[in-house]
Amino acid sequence: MTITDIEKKCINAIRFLSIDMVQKANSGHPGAPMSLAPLTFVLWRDHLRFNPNKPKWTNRDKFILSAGHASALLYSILHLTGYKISINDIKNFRQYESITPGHPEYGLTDGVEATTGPLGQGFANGVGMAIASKRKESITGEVNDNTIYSIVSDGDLMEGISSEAASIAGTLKLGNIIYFYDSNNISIEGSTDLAFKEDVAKRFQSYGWNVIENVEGEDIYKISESIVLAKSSDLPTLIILKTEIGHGSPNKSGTEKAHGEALGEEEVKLTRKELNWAHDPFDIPNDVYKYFEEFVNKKIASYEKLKNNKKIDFGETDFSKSFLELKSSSVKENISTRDSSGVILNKLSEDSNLFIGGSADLAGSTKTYINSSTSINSDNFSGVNMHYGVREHAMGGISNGLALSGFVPFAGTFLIFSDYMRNSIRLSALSELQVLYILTHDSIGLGEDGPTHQPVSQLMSLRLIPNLLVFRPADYFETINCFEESLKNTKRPSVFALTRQNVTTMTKNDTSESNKGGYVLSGNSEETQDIILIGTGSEVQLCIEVQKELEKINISSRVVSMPCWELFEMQSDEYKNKVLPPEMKKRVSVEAGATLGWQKYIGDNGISIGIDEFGSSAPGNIVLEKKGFSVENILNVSKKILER
Ligand SMILES: Cc1ncc(C[n+]2csc(CCOP(=O)(O)OP(=O)(O)O)c2C)c(N)n1
Ligand SMILES: [Mg+2]
Repeated sequence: MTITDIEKKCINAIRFLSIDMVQKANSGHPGAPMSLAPLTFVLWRDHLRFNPNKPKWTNRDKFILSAGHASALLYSILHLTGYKISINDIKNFRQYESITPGHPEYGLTDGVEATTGPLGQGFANGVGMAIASKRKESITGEVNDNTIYSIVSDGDLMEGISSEAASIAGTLKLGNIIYFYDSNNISIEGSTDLAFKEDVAKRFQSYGWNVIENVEGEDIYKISESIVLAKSSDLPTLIILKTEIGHGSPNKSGTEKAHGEALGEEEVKLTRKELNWAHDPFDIPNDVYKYFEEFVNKKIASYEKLKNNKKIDFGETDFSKSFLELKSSSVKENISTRDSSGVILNKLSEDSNLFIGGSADLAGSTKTYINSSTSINSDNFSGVNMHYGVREHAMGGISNGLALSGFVPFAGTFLIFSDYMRNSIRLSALSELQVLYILTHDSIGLGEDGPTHQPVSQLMSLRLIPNLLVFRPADYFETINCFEESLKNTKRPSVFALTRQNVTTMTKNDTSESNKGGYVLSGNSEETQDIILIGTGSEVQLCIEVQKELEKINISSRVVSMPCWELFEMQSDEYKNKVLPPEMKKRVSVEAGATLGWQKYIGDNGISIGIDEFGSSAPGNIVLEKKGFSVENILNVSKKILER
């Protein structure tokens, strides 16, 4: 079949909207949109199930632009297919407070299914969405035949996260995935031959994918045929599109010059001539709009037929009863906070089907296995237990995809390895996704595994990420309270930094105010004391011991437990000043992690007991003691402050 004039025009409309918005902003990435316009046109017209008026429709197909730098392409097609993106929004590309930012941002623009730009993340998000679809199918007992589409670029496939996620997708036989690889042999520094010579087809075949090769990027009929073929496969499909970056630009096509900057006025003119597009910038001919409108109307009509398909029912989402039961259950006097977290996660997952998750091959250590359920595998998605394998980064990206599909995912690994998935954690926060990161072995207290496994900087560095709640509970009840607060914050991800070692249960089920992020655990908050000891996590019990010793020498103190800085910051000044009265200037912070940042709470007269060097391999109690986390040392530091 040969392409018709109106099809050509529609494709050029996508191309030139992209070219012109980049040119107007004098910033952005024209090359990929120019070569992917044909794919986008035919995908939206003939395959994608959507309704621009109902962008959140449960049964829609999803499209993720993993190569987020090609955002102009997405905004162009969303505009032309009637989503809430006006021509003015297109003209405002990359401008302050526009809904067309440099890279697609979830929640800001209708039709943007995921925040992308950090290459590889979108790839993993789609795997999460595909798992979510299968899981929803098993919950509702109804066929969920939606497809997860994505465009992935050379850069996406170079990033390790895509290898990790692809391997999981192959293992789980996620046949509801169809990804298009924009194989243009170009990345920023030039030819991909400089750094990327592997046989991508073979690579994906070995992951267990269905691979369709050598599809010409300009041939909409061939593209369409390959999508039909992909849909009939039980495996995830990678369609390898042979494309020319910047297609149509006489002097820049096929080169890295088309990648990341405006083509330039002169080159835009030449491209108009080359592609036979006589229209002014942002002037889209009526027959093009009309053509789009006609096929979109058909999609809207089919939505009317399908809209009543059963939606997922997430069962219980008010967890107050679960938490009440947890708080009234009998408690051990000594229990690690990772074990407490395991008890809580198990209870919540029994009471609701909202949760799904697992760990990066550390279920036993992170206590993230849900005993009442089964493991997810390629034949069965009725369980909640995901086995991510040793793939932290994909676990983070997949968790974001699960959260984007309405689940509350949990993801477990050691706190030290949070660095491996840091960018995904950051994107959970930026995209306002409720993901629970269960990060155990939270300090040098983990002991013998030594400095390679002992987090020092991670806890504080996670506190730097905006919109992320970082919890470090002191004991069983604080852990419950922290989970309860975390679940109330449906637009914020949470990190739970949890101990490997047992800690004393000090707080009570009904008195803990840990839901305020920081509170006076011991000492009268109506009175003034000589000194404040501020602790988090496993160090709070030490503060309590020190308080007893101080009492013996007639020094009064209060112990402030501060399991969550971010929640504490959200309290009123009155409350904060009651917990940390400005006149009580003698303060010691005790946390087995980097001290940078504690100055905020201890002030000029305080001292932080922390660890600003790597740990060492020895039994946990010895390492803690050697690094200053002993009653004796804290006592001495306290006395020193009082002598000042
Ligand atoms: C994790 C990450 N590293 C680096 C970048 C910066 N960057 C943007 S696009 C790109 C590579 C461009 O090559 P490709 O993905 O093939 O896109 P194309 O030029 O073909 O459009 C890079 C390195 C990024 N966005 N994300
Ligand atoms: Mg490329």
